Amino acid sequence: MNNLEETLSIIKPDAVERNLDSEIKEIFKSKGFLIKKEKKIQIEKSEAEKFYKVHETKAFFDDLCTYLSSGPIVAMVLEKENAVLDNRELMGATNPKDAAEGTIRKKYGISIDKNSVHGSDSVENAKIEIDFFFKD
Ligand code: IDP
Ligand code: MG
Repeated sequence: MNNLEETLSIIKPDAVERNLDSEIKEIFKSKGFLIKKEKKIQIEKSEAEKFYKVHETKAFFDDLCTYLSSGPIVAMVLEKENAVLDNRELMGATNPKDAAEGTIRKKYGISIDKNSVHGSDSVENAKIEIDFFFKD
């Protein structure tokens, strides 16, 4: 049985700023993810607030939205069997300090806020997040 899924991945400003986007895309490809769509954009803070609405009550919300809108990002639709969970595993823990060896956040993350990548946390949220960036 195959369980082909799509998930939304974002290469965050800290990684794009260090020109790590090609390298990170190669990692996704080498792990079997197909990059079905991608675009490099810079979003407005108001759009970041919409994207991260689930975190609006958190103390770090304002900094988070300022950060995501602070520079170019690469938004991608990744496709693979079990893409959502496999991407979360490949990304590693939210705080790079806690991320396992071999994960993207372990390798490139600078801090809990500058943790280089975003990935959808469920199939349902993946659909919402993909629409957010790619619905035209
Ligand atoms: P995730 O990106 O691993 O799914 P979430 O809990 O959904 O983690 O948080 C979204 C983003 O908010 C994280 O990637 C990180 O950049 C930031 N963040 C999460 N917790 C904190 C915190 O305690 N301080 C500062 N930033 C945080
Ligand atoms: Mg999350």
